[in-house]
Amino acid sequence: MSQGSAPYDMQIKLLMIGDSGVGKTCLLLRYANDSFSPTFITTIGIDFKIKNVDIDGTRIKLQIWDTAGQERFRTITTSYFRGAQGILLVYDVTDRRSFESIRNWISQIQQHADVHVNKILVGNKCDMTDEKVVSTEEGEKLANEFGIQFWECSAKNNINVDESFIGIGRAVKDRLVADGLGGPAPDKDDDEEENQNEEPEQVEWGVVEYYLLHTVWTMRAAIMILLLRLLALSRYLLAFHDNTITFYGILLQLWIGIEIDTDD
Ligand SMILES: Nc1nc2c(ncn2[C@@H]2O[C@H](COP(=O)(O)OP(=O)(O)OP(=O)(O)O)[C@@H](O)[C@H]2O)c(=O)[nH]1
Ligand SMILES: [Mg+2]
Repeated sequence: MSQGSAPYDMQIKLLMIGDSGVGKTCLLLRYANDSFSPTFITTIGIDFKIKNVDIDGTRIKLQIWDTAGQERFRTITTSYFRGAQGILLVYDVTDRRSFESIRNWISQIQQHADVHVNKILVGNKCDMTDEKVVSTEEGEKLANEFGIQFWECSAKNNINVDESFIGIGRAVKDRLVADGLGGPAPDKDDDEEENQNEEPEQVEWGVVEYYLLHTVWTMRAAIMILLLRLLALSRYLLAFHDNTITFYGILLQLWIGIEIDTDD
């Protein structure tokens, strides 16, 4: 399938989802950079890494999107489901709640992702044998129920990490080839350049959206504080002038929806 000077034969988009803290970012960093850090830095919105791999003689450019597990980023993260060709559903074998959440994540996939998307179930932190509360059999049973592959991994000890990413990559590749969509890579000089411009742009939008929201809320909070100070000042300067107090009281009620007592 290799095509002369083209850098890869196929490009595949993977997405990692699962509750916050299950180790999605650590799995990706282990796979892409062969590194691990015990410090928990929660992902803000979304991030991605590229890894070129050879699967069964096909050179594949894996574009792996790492999503934030926290509920507050759900709107941003679910907007990335649509473009995914393969999804890694990650839970933590020491955290039963994260395992129980997998069913919710699957229903999120059904709502937001492509109907043909390939999935794989990953139980991370299998190095923590003493704290393990979700058995291997339970993981296998759930994966069988949905007809998907299952791996127990450790980002920390580098157990089954490559196997998981290659496993989902292979499933997507085989599906694309069977559907006749596994054509050669675009030419390096033109389309490749276009694609490379595309990737950071998608990340930028996620980040811009997030910071815009924050800016709006920060400005709103700043204006509210200013109004409160004006009200306090007017009370002081105008010695309980009824009209002024009522004016600022109404403004505040409109702004934050609280009742202001203006009778004093
Ligand atoms: N023992 C052990 N700890 C791990 C493993 N993988 C991740 N951790 C730890 O678990 C914590 C959370 O890891 P992250 O990769 O940041 O979790 P996440 O799923 O990306 O979390 P969000 O970005 O909030 O969705 C960190 O303190 C990691 O060091 C593992 O395989 N074994
Ligand atoms: Mg993360």
